[in-house]
Amino acid sequence: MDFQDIAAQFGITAPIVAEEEIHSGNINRTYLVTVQDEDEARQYIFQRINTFVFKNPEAVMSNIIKVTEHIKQKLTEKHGTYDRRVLSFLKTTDGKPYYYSGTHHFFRVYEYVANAVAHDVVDSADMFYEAGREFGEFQGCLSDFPAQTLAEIIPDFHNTPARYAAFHQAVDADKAGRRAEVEEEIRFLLDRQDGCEAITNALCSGEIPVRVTHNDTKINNILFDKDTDEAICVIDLDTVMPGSSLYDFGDAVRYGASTAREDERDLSKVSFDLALYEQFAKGFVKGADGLLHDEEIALMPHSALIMTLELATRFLADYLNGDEYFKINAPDHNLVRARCQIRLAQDIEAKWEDLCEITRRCRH
Ligand code: GN1
Ligand code: MG
Repeated sequence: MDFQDIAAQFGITAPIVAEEEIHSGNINRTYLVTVQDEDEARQYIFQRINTFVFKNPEAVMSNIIKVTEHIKQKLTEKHGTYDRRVLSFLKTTDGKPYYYSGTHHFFRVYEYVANAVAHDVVDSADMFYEAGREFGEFQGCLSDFPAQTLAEIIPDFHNTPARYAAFHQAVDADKAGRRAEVEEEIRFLLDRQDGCEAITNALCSGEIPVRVTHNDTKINNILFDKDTDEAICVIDLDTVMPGSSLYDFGDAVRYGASTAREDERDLSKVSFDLALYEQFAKGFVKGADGLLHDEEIALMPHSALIMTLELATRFLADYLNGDEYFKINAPDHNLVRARCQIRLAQDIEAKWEDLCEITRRCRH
C-alpha cells in the first residue's frame, strides 16, 4: 500500500518517515503514520475501512462527520475547546472525508491524538469508572442530535432477536461443516433465547428511549491521557447509530468487567468482576448527568447478559459460517471467543442477584 499516495489525496505532502500497523480491532486495518514537516513531525491514523462489514463506507463517513461536528460544538460550549476530546478527520483535496483507491480500498485519515493511549485490558477500577463516565458523556453530547438524520450503518446491529435469527440460519446451513463439534455451545445459547428480547421490547413499547449510541464500547475504543489517566476521547465511531443506552452499557461491561481477554483459551480465568461492573455503572450514570431514565438503569443487568449472549451468537455463527466476518489469528479463534462469552454469561447468571443489588445502588 502506498501511504504517500494516500496522504497526498488528503493534502499531506510532507514525506512519510514511519508507518506502523496497529493490531487492535477486529474489523478495519489501522496504521499510525508519521510525516516529517519542515522541523516538526506530525502523526495521523490511516484506516482502511472493511467493506465486507461496512457495505456503504460513504454513509459510515457521513454519520461520523455529522456526529463529530456536533460533539465539537457541544464541547466548545461546555469547555471552550474540543482539543483532543473528539476525532478530527481530514478531507481529501476534492472535499471528501474518505478516499477510494479502487478495488474496495476505502481510506480515511484522522489526526493522531497526542499523549494518549488506548488500553485493551481494564487494569484498575479507576480506569473503568473513567470509561463509564466518558461513554456516559458521549451519550449526553448526542442527546439533542437528530437521530433520524443518521444512516443505519448495519441494520439490526444490536437487535438481539435478529442476531439469534442469523444464528439459527448459520446452525441450519452449517456452511463450514463445524456444527457437530459445537452442539453443546449451540444448546446453551438457544436455551437463553427467550430472555434476549428485554431491550428491544422496551424500545418498541417506548418504555425506554431511542438514543444516538456508539454501539461498540470496548475499553479500547476510548483514549486516556497518558499523564492524568483521564478518559478523554471516544474513538471507533463506525457504528454510531440510533439505539439504546443499554447497548453501550452492556457491551462495555461484557468486555471490560471480564477478568480475561475476549479470546482467552483458559476458561478458568474468565469471570465477571462485580466491583468493576459497579465502577462502570457509577461512571456511566454520572457521565450521562441525569439523562438516563430509571427504566434504563433497571435493565442494566439484563443488558450485560444480553450483550454477552449476543456476541456469543455472533462469534459462533461466524465460526459455523467459516470465519467470514471477524479477523482471526487461528482456525478456532471464533470458537474460542464464543466460549469465553458463554463462560461469562454463566458467571453473570450466577451473580445475578448481586448484579441487581449493585445496580440499584448506582441509581443516584
Ligand atoms: C468488532 O472492530 P472492533 O474490534 O472494535 C465488532 C463489535 C464486536 C467486537 C468484538 C462493526 O469491533 O461489534 O463487539 O468486534 N464491530 C463490528 O470484539 O462488527
Ligand atoms: Mg474498535
